[in-house]
Amino acid sequence: MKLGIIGLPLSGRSTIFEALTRQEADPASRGEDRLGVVRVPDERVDALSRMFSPRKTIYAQVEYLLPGTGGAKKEQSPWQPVKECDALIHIVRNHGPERTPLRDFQALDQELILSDLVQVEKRIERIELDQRRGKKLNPEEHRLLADSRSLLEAETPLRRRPEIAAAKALRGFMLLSAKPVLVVFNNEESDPAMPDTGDLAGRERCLVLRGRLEQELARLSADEVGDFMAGYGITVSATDLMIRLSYEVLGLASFFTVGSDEVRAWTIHRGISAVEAAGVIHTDFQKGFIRAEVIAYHDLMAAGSTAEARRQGTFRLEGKSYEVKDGDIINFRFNV
Ligand SMILES: Nc1nc2c(ncn2[C@@H]2O[C@H](COP(=O)(O)OP(=O)(O)OP(=O)(O)O)[C@@H](O)[C@H]2O)c(=O)[nH]1
Ligand SMILES: [Mg+2]
Repeated sequence: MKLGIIGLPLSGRSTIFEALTRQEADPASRGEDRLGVVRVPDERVDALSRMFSPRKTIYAQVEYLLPGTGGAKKEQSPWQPVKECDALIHIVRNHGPERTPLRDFQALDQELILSDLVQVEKRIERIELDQRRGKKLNPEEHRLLADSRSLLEAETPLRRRPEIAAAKALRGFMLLSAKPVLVVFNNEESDPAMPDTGDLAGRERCLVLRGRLEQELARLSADEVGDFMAGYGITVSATDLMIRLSYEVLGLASFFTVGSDEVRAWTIHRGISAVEAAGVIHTDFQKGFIRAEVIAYHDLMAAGSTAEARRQGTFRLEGKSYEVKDGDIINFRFNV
């Protein structure tokens, strides 16, 4: 799952990308797309790892893409790299002498909408032309495109309408305004406050982050971090929070497998069934699925050990169609 970082020039995209991925600027690859794989911090995985002392502990991951300024691939649309992402991180400048965060957010959001509108109109023209030439039109696609056009003409991003944002017939267009967004206000070091942006926070998922401060934090060694955070009066890294919110924006959840060999977080789309979750681990688990032995994270922690949880009867046997919950600890039983 990949999140594309967008923002107006000088909003702080590079700074935040480097804080997130702990990468340093690389002058050799200037202008090229940058990709960073980031571990999703999860205190449940930490706690499970303490409980089982496994040989390996594996966290969930997300990927961030910072599009380059072009160069090599001049003929392609500058949006192409982010079109292939599952969600967007929209960085909004809220530092420097003159700050207009709401206006900045809207300006770039309008660009997404305009890019979609151009694409949707082209497609509508194309299929109407085909129809006049006798080709059968897909009424479902045509209706969805026409609805999208009306929304976009009214300057409404398509993500506002889940039935359009999720429509299979539109998926191939990879429309930008249909992608889920996390809005990140990039504040001055001295300013932890959410800027006043009217009712934006009611419509979009928003987060405040101090990019430069987070970048410094990312460069420190583990034993320097505590003092630095205390100095700024912060208790959690905003970067960690941003990664967790990225996971939410993507509609993802984690289930866990545990044992002395490995404690591992597995990434799933929220709402999938036990048999689908089994397939995330291995197709054999899915094909030969018998039952899932499930316990909620909090029940296991309350019991203190799997043996005690079994005694208390908090382990459940679930069938194929059980809807996996975030934080479930699962042991799959299967035939090969
Ligand atoms: N005060 C302050 N300045 C910041 C912060 N984040 C970025 N800047 C400054 O803003 C400028 C732009 O930051 P970048 O991270 O390069 O932003 P960008 O969006 O990648 O910019 P371009 O790629 O050059 O368009 C730089 O001078 C940064 O030092 C921040 O959190 N606080
Ligand atoms: Mg940059």
